[in-house]
Amino acid sequence: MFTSPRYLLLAVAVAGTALFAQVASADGNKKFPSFDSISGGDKMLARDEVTPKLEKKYPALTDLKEHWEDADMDHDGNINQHEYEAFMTLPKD
Ligand SMILES: [Ca+2]
Repeated sequence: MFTSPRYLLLAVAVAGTALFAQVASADGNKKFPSFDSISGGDKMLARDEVTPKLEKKYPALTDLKEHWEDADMDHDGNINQHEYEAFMTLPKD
């Protein structure tokens, strides 16, 4: 029987801890900038827009430049948000 207030408090505390851990790990895994922040609000990202300064800050962008043709799924030469996020969230080994 888990009807006492003490058990209820415990359940709330456990749920709160789990939620906090989730938020913390989502932040910790963010190794690449948002699409908008590097495209300057444009719908498309050109290779030249990924500057060495950005690459230094986010090494994942170097990977993107090295595999630009792979990331550019529709082969229009630019990366859109969908292509960007698909590439950046690929599991890397
Ligand atoms: Ca494209």
